[in-house]
Amino acid sequence: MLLRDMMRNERAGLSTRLIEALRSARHVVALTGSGLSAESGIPTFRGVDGYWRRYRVEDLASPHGFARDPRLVWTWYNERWQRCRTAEPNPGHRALAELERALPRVTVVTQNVDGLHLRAGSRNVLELHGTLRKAYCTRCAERAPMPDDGWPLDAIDHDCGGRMRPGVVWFGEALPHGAWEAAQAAVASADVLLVVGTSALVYPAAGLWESAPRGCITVEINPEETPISDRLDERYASPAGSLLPQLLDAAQRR
Ligand code: BV8
Repeated sequence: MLLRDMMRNERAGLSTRLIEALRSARHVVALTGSGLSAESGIPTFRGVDGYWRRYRVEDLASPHGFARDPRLVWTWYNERWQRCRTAEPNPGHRALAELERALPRVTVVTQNVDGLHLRAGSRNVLELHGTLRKAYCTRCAERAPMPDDGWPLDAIDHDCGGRMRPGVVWFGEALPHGAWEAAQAAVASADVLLVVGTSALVYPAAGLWESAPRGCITVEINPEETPISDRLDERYASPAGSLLPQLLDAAQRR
């Protein structure tokens, strides 16, 4: 690598180890959380304007919260759906989609339900916590696409006697079958693991990094520290929307 390039990358603060790992990587995995969509205008869960600061988790993102007050839960998810549907992927999403085209194999494992990775052009995406694009019946499991205006509050009851609910994974619910196993397998075969925009507080996703094999470089991209910051190899206290394009640039300069 020319000194000029090295200076350029050092200026960006990317380690030579990470740059070389990206350029020779056979498989890069990105584990993403709501922080990646923050720069698309979607509130995070635990940030200053985070959702959980205004609502109790148990009342909104749990089966018993839904059973107790389905209209409240649908009102919350309909509001989030409007934000997700009208948001645009940001440079962080687009850099990961571009990285998938630039490298042999890239897997995005996301906790986000906003669909922005897919809209940015990523194809190999595992939605660990489901998606807001769909609803399904609690009794007969009939699925339906989410209407642009959200789920009508007068259409929650399904004719089978069940209720239509958002297609997301709530606290206390198992992750979609296959998605969790695929995520573990992906991380177990990664040469580079990027943990981007997640507080690493929600399990089992928060423990995925432990499946990284020996020799895989593990990297956190988050302005704030998290409980796993000092367990990973490198940490960049930068917004994803500026750091991920730098990673893409470094990976493409083979
Ligand atoms: C389950 C979907 C079992 C809907 C969500 C140990 C092992 C297993 C389970 C548990 C366990 N201990 C406890 C549990 C139970 C529970 C859990 O983890 N509780 C926590 C609170 C302790 N886990 C579960 O219930 C899971 N299910 O275990 O089932 C089972 C097994 C078999 C059979 C039956 C049952 C299900 C968890 C899924 C819950 N659903 N959401 C929806 O979206 O509404 S979780 C919710 O929090 C979000 O979806 C999100 O995915 C998740 C994590 O939040 P983050 O994405 O990290 O967002 P957060 O705001 O916290 O952080 C944002 C970060 O971004 C911050 O660090 C910030 O600094 C950073 N940031 C901000 N701006 C930027 C940025 N970073 C970069 N760039 C920026 N610009």
